[in-house]
Amino acid sequence: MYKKTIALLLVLLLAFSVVGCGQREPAAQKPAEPKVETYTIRFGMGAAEGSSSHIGAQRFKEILERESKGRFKVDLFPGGQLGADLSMMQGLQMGTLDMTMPATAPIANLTNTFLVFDLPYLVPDIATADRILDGPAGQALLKSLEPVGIVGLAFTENGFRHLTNSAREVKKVEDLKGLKIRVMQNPIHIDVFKNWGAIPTPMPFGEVFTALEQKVVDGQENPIPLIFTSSFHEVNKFISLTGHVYSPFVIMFSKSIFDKFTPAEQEMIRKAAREMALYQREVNRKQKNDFLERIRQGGKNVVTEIAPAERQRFIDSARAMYPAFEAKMDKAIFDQVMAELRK
Ligand code: TK8
Repeated sequence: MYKKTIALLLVLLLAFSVVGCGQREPAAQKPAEPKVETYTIRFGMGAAEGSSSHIGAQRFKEILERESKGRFKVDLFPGGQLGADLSMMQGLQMGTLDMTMPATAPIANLTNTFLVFDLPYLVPDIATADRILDGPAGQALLKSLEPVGIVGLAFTENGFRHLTNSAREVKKVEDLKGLKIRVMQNPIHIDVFKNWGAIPTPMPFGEVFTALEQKVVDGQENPIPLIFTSSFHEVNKFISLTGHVYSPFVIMFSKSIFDKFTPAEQEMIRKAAREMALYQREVNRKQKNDFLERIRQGGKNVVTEIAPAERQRFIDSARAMYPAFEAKMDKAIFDQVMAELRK
């Protein structure tokens, strides 16, 4: 009997020790990481898929999603899916859209500070463009958007604008006479083409291809990367390398939304935009050369280099218009840009 009691006690002791192990106090739980609330940034643009703008925006998305560790997600809407430049900028002002990236010309509908970039033949080359955009004048221009409810983050590149049309080769100013040319919604672009004898037709970018295809207008003007990625060369046989305006793009954020983020989050967005800007300009400059070569190789277009003497006549006639345009400008910013140009 005694032996049985001992054996029973041993069995019970063994059972409790096993069960006890199974019910070891749970290890102290690590405090759970605070759950990050993800904000989705909607980024609309007029330029098509595959454009340097869209490729640059993909880099912005990659950088910001990685650096913010889930705080920000970026959805891209190229090809005017969310509307025209002007309506997207109004979306930023109302806080119904987070980001867009228009050319500077339509900004004239919100403020006059960017008009300086619409002066034909003002910016002589890419190096000067970068110096202005990345210097104090560029910062003053970006800051000038805040009173109209927009945070200007950085400048990307649309590029030197060239003329395309379906009617005839344009070698000199007089060849523009009577041509219906789509221009951006901007008073200087309208006046310049009128002074050159054309019939300027202001129109949002998203309507241009159809208007060219249906011959509602004879031609339009844009940098080579936009002409190619929007297929304008397929409906406009004649391409004249006028290079009449250097056109930047502006990466913009809705101020009412941007102001809700922490300073650290705002700096993350600014840094990603600055990195996007430098990358997009690089892509755009490569696209310009590659696409012009593909157009020439395609053999379907007449590509006209403007002879130096005729180019000088385009320049002289445009510069004669400057005094009338200066009156429309923001004087402080105009003087800042002109000072940069004289360096
Ligand atoms: C794209 C436009 C375009 C501009 C134009 O959204 O409207 O011709 O050059 O790049 O901003």
